[in-house]
Amino acid sequence: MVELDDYQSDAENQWCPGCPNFGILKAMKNALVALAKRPDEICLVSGIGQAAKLPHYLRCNFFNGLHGRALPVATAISVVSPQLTTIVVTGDGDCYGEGGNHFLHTFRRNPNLTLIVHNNQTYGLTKGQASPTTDSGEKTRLQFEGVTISPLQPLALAILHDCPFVARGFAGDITHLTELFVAAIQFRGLAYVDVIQPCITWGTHSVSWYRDRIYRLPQDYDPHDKYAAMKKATEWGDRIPTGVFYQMDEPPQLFGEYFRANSYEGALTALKFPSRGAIAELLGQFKTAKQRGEMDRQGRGVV
Ligand SMILES: Cc1ncc(C[n+]2csc(CCOP(=O)(O)OP(=O)(O)O)c2C)c(N)n1
Ligand code: SF4
Repeated sequence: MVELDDYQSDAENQWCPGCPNFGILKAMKNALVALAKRPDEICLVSGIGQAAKLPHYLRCNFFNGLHGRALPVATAISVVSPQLTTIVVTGDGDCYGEGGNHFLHTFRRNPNLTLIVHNNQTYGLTKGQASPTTDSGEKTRLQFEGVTISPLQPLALAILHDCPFVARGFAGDITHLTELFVAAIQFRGLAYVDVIQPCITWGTHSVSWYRDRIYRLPQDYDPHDKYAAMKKATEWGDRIPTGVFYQMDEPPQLFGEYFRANSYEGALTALKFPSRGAIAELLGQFKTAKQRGEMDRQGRGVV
């Protein structure tokens, strides 16, 4: 039996006291326990930012890498280690800004992973600059006359490109968020959940601003109508919907299945490491080639 304590990490938490990121962490733990997933069955992947620190606070496999680059790393993990449940944890700056290229192209591959974006409409870690989702006109410490460009519509983009599961949750509604995480993690294919996560230190909207506007999609909402889902996903302002916006009945083939069947044999982790001698020989060849290159550049001729 899996319990919440199994995920207890010893890492000191660096988030501001009261940050809604704690709600997302709680919902994540709840979902993993509800699904009876053991920590060794999970691999969390993140980039850089406050959101990207979440994997430090759960005791399980994780890879915390470069800013914006969580998705390609997670895609590779899902291909070579399909036995793992791979979950990307990222922020709106990390995923929609620096990693925007990967965000778009990952939809075209449909890897079997869950993508959770803490969307606080700001760069929290670097102290409150505008992010791709900051509303037009909002003033920040850097954009002190107000943001002049229009915000990205990440959910509509995902639906347009047939991401097979697209949802939005709210960090202040842990019960609903847990349900969304359970559905996303269970989903076979790319499951994307944008989570509204007010930044209480640098954000331009208060928690109550969001609470007053957020509502759950009604029971009779149909998530299979692609263009109606895109329209719903752009609703923002006086009312902000949460729930599963889009779910494909027949998602495209998983990238990992295609990749393993056509161009790759077995998991990387199952490959034999080369011997120390073979590595030393390879390094020797590299050093010689490098020396030759330097000599070329200095005009002294090739040895
Ligand atoms: C290549 C690179 N560019 C810029 C930065 C600086 N940087 C670190 S985190 C961050 C933004 C993080 O914003 P977000 O993903 O929204 O996360 P939050 O901190 O708000 O949770 C930036 C610009 C960096 N670390 N690396
Ligand atoms: S800066 Fe904002 S997002 Fe980061 S921990 Fe503090 S409240 Fe949370």
